[in-house]
Amino acid sequence: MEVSNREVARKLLLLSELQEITGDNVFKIRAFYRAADIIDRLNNPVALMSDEDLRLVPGIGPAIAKKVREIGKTGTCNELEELRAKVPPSLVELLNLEGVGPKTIAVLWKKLNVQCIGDLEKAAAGHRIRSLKGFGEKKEQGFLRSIALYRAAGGRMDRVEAESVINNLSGAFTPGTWVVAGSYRRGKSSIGDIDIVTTESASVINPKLKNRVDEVIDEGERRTSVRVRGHRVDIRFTHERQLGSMLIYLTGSKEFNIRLREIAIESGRKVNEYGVQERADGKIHEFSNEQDMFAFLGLQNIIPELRENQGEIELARNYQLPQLVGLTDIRGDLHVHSDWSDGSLTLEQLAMNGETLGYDYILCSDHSATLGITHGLDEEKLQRQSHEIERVNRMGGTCTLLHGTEVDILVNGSLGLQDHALSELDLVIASVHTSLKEDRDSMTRRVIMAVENENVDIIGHPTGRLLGKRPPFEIDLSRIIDRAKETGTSLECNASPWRLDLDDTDIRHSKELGVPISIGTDTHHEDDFSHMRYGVTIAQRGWCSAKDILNSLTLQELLDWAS
Ligand code: DGT
Ligand code: CA
Ligand code: CA
Ligand code: ZN
Repeated sequence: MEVSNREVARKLLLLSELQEITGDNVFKIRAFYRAADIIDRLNNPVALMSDEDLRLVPGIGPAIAKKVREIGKTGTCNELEELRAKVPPSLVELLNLEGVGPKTIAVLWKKLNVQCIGDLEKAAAGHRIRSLKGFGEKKEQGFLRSIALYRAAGGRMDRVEAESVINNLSGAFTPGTWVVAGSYRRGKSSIGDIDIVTTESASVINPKLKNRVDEVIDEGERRTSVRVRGHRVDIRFTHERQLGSMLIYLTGSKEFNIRLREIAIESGRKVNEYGVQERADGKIHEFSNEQDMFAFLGLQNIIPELRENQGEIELARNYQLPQLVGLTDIRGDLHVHSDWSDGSLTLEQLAMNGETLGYDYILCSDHSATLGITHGLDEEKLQRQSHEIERVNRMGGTCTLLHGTEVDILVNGSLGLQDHALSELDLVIASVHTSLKEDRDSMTRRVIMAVENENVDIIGHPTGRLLGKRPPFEIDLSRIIDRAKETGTSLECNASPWRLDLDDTDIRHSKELGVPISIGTDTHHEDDFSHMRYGVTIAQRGWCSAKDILNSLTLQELLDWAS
């Protein structure tokens, strides 16, 4: 398989971080850091480029080109592996802490011999950080907060990380003989461990796992547990004729399983991972697929995304489950950045991508120019962009570019662009990007002011969370949702797998009050368009049907809604 640009970029970034931790030449470090950023934004796969073509890319000199080709071919490079051998992995883990970069780590390592998160915690709690040059009491407090937050996330994975773990193992299984179950299959935004069910036998699979995992935790005939990229994976072996019951059991959730068991007991039966047993005569019914087992228990088929015991089982008993939104209902992407702000695609490329995806429209929503945000558009630039968008639309593609913006909600609740500029646009997203640490009441009032602005159509990533990195801001979402209902404002389901904001339960709450949900990928690079599927999954978990989703409207319906 070809190594993607994102992967090459990640490796280069890690390389530059390790160089910085070990105290390499600053110019070299910066060159690698920049190259990583450039490659991440390139559309042509560097793994397939010739040496000459590579060097034609601005920012990539001969030394970096050599590394890129090495990574493109082998997935890694010598220097990276050498540095990895030098720097303890537990030290690299510190990079996951908010506010801790390679430079900080270098100092902590050298001066205080900090080698892991625990060391840093002890040093901060023992007030040993403040004595370092350039560090102070505030930094010390900041480290302790970041550590607490990281621990609270409990080492849970986002869906992209979960997919990397799964990909590392997929080669061990014959295609079509295994399913990832657990919270991953239910579509949750964060995942504790990976649960795999396979119909291949332990004697076939166990030996094939050895060179694909960091560690075998426990190996057996019925189940095996391993560690991959630091995360636990449980593998359960099953007979094909019992696959249905095993899948239902291991997909859960726990609360769902408990409720299912109660229902079975009402009709004198017992369920477990091997099937359904009649209490009267002990007879065991086996099911090779889930649907048959649901039907046997008198239930409509329940998709994994709904299995949380939040009322779905009761509806399934009456065959009244809602028809949920699917990827094919989505007619456009309502949050996309171009190279006019901090994205990497031109306006033409946005339209072309939309066409490839079969979309009717894409909302080009570049950042507004506000202090503290680089590359934003002011009024004048916005107007020029509008002409460019018209020009692209006149070229006659099948995907219309809508002109919008992602305007900043400033600290006093006013917006980063004037009303008369906003009123010219097709659709306006308003988001908070700065001063995130306000108290709950101020933040809530600030966002409500944006909701009340008649030019604002959508509130972007309403809680501002970054999964595992930054908690939601202090905000009273139910007040936002109530006000959005009154003003007819949409709330975003930001489909970026590192945000997924709003999350499932808030989406359900909004939808039940009749607030339209807008799914946007927040695309900055071409690969990001594919994140729509994460957003749709979360919307399904929020019980949304197509009619609840703003971007299942036709272009005309959408424009009518916005006007
Ligand atoms: P996670 O890994 O924390 O993201 O969440 P899950 O849902 O994947 O939970 P996990 O890995 O502990 O267990 C996998 C499945 O096994 C879960 O989806 C349902 C089932 N399960 C776990 N614990 C129980 C339990 O105590 N009772 C029953 N009936 N099923 C359970
Ligand atoms: Ca799990
Ligand atoms: Ca598990
Ligand atoms: Zn944003």
